[in-house]
Amino acid sequence: MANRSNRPSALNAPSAAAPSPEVDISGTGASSKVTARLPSGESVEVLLYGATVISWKSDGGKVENLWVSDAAKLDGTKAVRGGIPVVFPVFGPPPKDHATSALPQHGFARTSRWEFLGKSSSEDALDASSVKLDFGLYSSNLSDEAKKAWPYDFGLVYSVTLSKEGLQTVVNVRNEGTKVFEFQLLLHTYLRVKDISKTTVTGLAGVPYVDKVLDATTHTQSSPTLSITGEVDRVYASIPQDTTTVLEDGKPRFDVVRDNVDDTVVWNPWKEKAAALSDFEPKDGFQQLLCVEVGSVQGWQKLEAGDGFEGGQLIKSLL
Ligand code: TA6
Repeated sequence: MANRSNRPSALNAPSAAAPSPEVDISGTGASSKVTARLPSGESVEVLLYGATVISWKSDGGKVENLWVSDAAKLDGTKAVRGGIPVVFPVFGPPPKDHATSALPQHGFARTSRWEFLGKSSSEDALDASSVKLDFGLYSSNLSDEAKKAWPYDFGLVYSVTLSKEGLQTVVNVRNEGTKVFEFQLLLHTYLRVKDISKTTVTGLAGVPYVDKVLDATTHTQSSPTLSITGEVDRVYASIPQDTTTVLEDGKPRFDVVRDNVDDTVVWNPWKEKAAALSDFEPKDGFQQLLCVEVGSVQGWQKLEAGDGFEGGQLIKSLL
């Protein structure tokens, strides 16, 4: 038996590497989704259909920050009612005299099957890990109908980055063709709130907005705080400061930080519009949601052949 004294001393066991984020793919077909979870418990779920974020849990995974209708279709038959639908290449009903005129409201990105391109995770000096999920949508992925309706070669890469600080979602748009095209882009975020009657929004003071509840007339946000006491559907344009804050009972709950996009839509359907939406359940769910949607929707971004554009948001949970 080997003389124990001659045995090599135990090597210093390497310190256990910090646990890394977990990423897995579940479901099949249009219901496929990618779930990422940090060692500290935060998580994000992204449906390949529309690359729609359908869940973002912060604070160790204890707090769900997004609202998704109980009647939301998660099987690829309809845009998801909730979470963060991606709106491209047009916001709202397309203009009649425009290249997007044959597209459905809010374009085709939220109703197309995206590819999962992969993940990358990182640890910063504090070992606070983050994980980035990339999704791709290319003109070749589109239905024949969508290709015919908008015959431009493009590539979208959508990056969803989960960290303890928040959720960052950024779209990179590339013109892969030979023809210039123009587009609008918006992230249609349904934030979950406890009680809309105790929810306010700041960061929009003095900003002009188009009020779609008042026949798309233009107004200016006079008060520093926006309260929601009925249907709200406002497109705030060219906002000077990059952060819109949602407060509950006067305490900051979310910071929505725009990244290279100038506009923010604030929407709550309220009772009547919620009742009219077949996939909106429960019908009083409008009391637990506020859409704060960053984008570039006033006018059009023009993209020359071979050029690219990148824009998106960082949402911080401030609990
Ligand atoms: O972002 C606000 C808005 O444009 C509203 O006018 C309302 O139409 C909402 O989007 C939802 O649109 P959707 O096509 O998802 O029913």
